[in-house]
Amino acid sequence: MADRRGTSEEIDCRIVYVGPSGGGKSTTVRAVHERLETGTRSALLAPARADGGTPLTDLLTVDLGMLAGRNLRLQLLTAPGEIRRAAVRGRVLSGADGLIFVADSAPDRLEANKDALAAIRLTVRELGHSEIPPMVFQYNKRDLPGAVPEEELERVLNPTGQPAFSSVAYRREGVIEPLTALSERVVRTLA
Ligand SMILES: Nc1nc2c(ncn2[C@@H]2O[C@H](COP(=O)(O)OP(=O)(O)OP(=O)(O)O)[C@@H](O)[C@H]2O)c(=O)[nH]1
Ligand SMILES: [Mg+2]
Repeated sequence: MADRRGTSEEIDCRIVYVGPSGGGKSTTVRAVHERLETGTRSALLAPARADGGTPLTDLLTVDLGMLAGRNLRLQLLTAPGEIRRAAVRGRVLSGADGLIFVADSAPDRLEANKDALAAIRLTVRELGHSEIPPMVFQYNKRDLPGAVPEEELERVLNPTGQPAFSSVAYRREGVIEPLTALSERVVRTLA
């Protein structure tokens, strides 16, 4: 729902990080914030519960500069992955222009990744959309010993071969590439 109505001078694109609880969505947004220069991004809004989980969403705005005479901004948000948090997920996902699925490479989280993907599809249907917005995959926690091989994550989570990237978000590695790939794709639809 890129906001082309706001003013004739601004376009806002909403990019939502999705994926299982504890997979590294908030860590990714924090790493993006740390990797970008001060002038190109807002302050980071990242509320956390005592256990480190995100109660509602994280929020970061990134200024991409001018496109066809208008200022282009990305709004980055995170949405919870658990089935039971459908209401919050629906609110954050409504109006998403693109999704980044942050998968947890830990072997014991493979089912949680699958459940989170199914939950997103369900939420998108409940919002009345026939298709999910453009999505790229960010296979996170590649540093873990015994990480699920990327080929298996591809086979299980991404059988249609959407763009996929590996990351170690808490070292700030691999967080810019998926965002750039998705933004370019979303922006192309606006040009
Ligand atoms: N080993 C490892 N740990 C990571 C990596 N990225 C994040 N973590 C850790 O994983 C834990 C959960 O990360 P979060 O970013 O809070 O996960 P989340 O997806 O926002 O979780 P929810 O808000 O509960 O949905 C934290 O302890 C992070 O430090 C990574 O690349 N490798
Ligand atoms: Mg979080």
